[in-house]
Amino acid sequence: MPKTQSQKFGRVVLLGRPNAGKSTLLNQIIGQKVSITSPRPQTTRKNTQALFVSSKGKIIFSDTPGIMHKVEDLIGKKINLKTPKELNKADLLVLLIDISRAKGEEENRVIGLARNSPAKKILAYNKIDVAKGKKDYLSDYNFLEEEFDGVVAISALKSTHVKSLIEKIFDLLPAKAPVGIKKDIKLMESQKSPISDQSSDTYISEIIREKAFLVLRKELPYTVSVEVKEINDKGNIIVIKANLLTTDKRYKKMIIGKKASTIKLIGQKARRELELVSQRKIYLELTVISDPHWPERFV
Ligand SMILES: Nc1nc2c(ncn2[C@@H]2O[C@H](COP(=O)(O)OP(=O)(O)OP(=O)(O)O)[C@@H](O)[C@H]2O)c(=O)[nH]1
Ligand SMILES: [Mg+2]
Repeated sequence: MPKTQSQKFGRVVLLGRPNAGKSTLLNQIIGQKVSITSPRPQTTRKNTQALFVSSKGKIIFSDTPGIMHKVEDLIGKKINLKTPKELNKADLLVLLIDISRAKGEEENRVIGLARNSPAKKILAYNKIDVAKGKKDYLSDYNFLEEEFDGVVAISALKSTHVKSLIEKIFDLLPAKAPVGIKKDIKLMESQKSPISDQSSDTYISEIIREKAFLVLRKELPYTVSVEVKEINDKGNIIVIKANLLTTDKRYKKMIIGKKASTIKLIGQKARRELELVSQRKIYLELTVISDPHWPERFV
């Protein structure tokens, strides 16, 4: 790719309440699944960075967990601390608003965070596809527009106006590359995957967690977690063993399901996706464990 004088570099943080569509947007921008998505709150638990490269320049995008209001459990409390930390690194932030939902405390919290950040800011109204023909809450946020450097209306899911959001980001990034960014980009480019901060263990455990969220939906306590215990490449097949951790015996039964049907379905869906991504045959063994102490180990 020819390097031009006008190339820009920057760190862009995606911010928004749980379920706003941040991870969906990141996956659309990068063009592959780098962050799992689901209708459950705090599907994203850790800040996830991915590199976007175009003729206009290079951007490190950060997907952050949505901040929950009034969390009682340790996991939720730990997750809530991650987003403000990531925001400190932003040259620009994109505040994603789900216009299909009424504004509440969770929105107020992220608006507060955005206001306190010295970064450039874009207000992105998301889910314009669902709002079509129905009531939407877009006008509840109009008062914010003058505080922002740019405003867009998008559908992250359908990829509507995502390109114009990227254009706007490049327009607003500083002409001079921020300190240290080129070194960080080089490091990311030296990795095979566009995701900078995920090992294959993390990637696999995230895919399994996503399938657990999708299969169990509302029945599942959102604090379920996955730990990969073994990845063994046997040449003709990759053997993966992982534990699904839950805090309560009751939930364990629920995750296993009648005649182990639920855990089998989770395993089947995860294996299919892992096989598709790796183009390898996979044997996946899942064990459900009830361990009330795992939230203490979560970092
Ligand atoms: N209809 C519609 N659904 C969307 C859109 N963007 C995201 N979604 C859906 O909204 C749900 C939440 O999306 P995520 O990308 O996981 O949301 P998030 O902001 O990353 O959520 P947390 O990780 O929990 O903070 C998923 O079911 C997505 O498919 C959109 O533009 N239109
Ligand atoms: Mg997410």
